[in-house]
Amino acid sequence: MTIPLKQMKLHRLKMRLNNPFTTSFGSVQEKEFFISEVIDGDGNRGFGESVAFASPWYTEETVETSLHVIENFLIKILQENDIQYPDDVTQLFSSVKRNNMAKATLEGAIWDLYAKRENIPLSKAIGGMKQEIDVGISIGIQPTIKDLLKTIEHYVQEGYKRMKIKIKPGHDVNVLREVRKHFPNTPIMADANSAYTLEDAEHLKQLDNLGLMMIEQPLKDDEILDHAKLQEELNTPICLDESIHSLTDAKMAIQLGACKIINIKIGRVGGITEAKRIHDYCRKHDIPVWCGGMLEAGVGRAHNIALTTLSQFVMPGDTAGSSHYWEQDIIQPEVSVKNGVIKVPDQPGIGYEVDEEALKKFTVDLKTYDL
Ligand code: OSB
Ligand code: MG
Repeated sequence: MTIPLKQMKLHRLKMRLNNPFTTSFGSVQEKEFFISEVIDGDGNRGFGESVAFASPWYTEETVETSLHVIENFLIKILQENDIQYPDDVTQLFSSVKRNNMAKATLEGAIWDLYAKRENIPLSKAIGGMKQEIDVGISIGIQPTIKDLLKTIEHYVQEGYKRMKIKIKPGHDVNVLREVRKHFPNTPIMADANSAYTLEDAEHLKQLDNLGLMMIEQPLKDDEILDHAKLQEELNTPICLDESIHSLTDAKMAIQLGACKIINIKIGRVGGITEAKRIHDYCRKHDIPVWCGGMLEAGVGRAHNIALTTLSQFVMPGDTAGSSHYWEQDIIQPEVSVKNGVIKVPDQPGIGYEVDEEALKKFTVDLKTYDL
């Protein structure tokens, strides 16, 4: 049966992170993004969230390119076509090249709407079975090693299941050695956000005796071949993040031996349907996956939680609790983490209510499109 899509609203929000988040590329604290709200003829509402940042440091997309592609191309596709099932959206959007974060913004809202119409949680709608999920935390680059050790201690106390430490040239082996010395048994991994080249292989080999779970995205996103060469040199498993935009990328990376683990992010791969396909392929090929984060507000966070209930998400993800990021989130209840575990909501759709007051408070612009 066709989903009777009636209207799409695009709420543009501006929120400020509790703390600046620093990676090998630089720092983010102000975050502008969109909450998409799709409304059907029966009064149901589905929500999505965009994850592109203001500047193209992570992938090529930005807040403005997302808006451009949504307004001028994706909305038109929804206006001109019938949707029976959320997977149809991925198929229809494939006529627009890449721009995955823009696509995922709308696709996520349609998945939520679909699950609400079926009166089932989004996790169930996509085939997830878990009632709770394990989570870790991603710690940005800190001003000093002392600050970093203090921060790690704090999150170990809170029960997070693994610590992800951001690294960059000049701030890597030295830092991780110190961390390992103070936390001999804590599950630790490193994320380089593409900061190295294959010429750094000898240097990166020094990570091998630190017992890291993995090193995430050491090289540039399109250097899949070089990642395969680096993985041959390293015992530490490589996990790819920025390199994986699609199932096709995942197949190539796995078959070339460029990684042993994949970080799946809904926005980076163009939506939940593609994320699920990558998950299914990894399951078949025995590649562990985990769910990455993009410093999301509550709606995006809820989508990540639902995705993580799929069975091959066997490693803790980056989906920390709302209060780690925001003084006030835009959902009720907020996402809370106890002993490194999030309870998966059992309400229909994303399972959290959008807090209308909070949504209004952070909204800087609102656009409405008839579908
Ligand atoms: O590389 O995983 C990344 C945040 C923004 C962009 C890229 C990354 C990250 C994180 C933090 O590591 C994830 C989160 O806590 O949401
Ligand atoms: Mg990463």
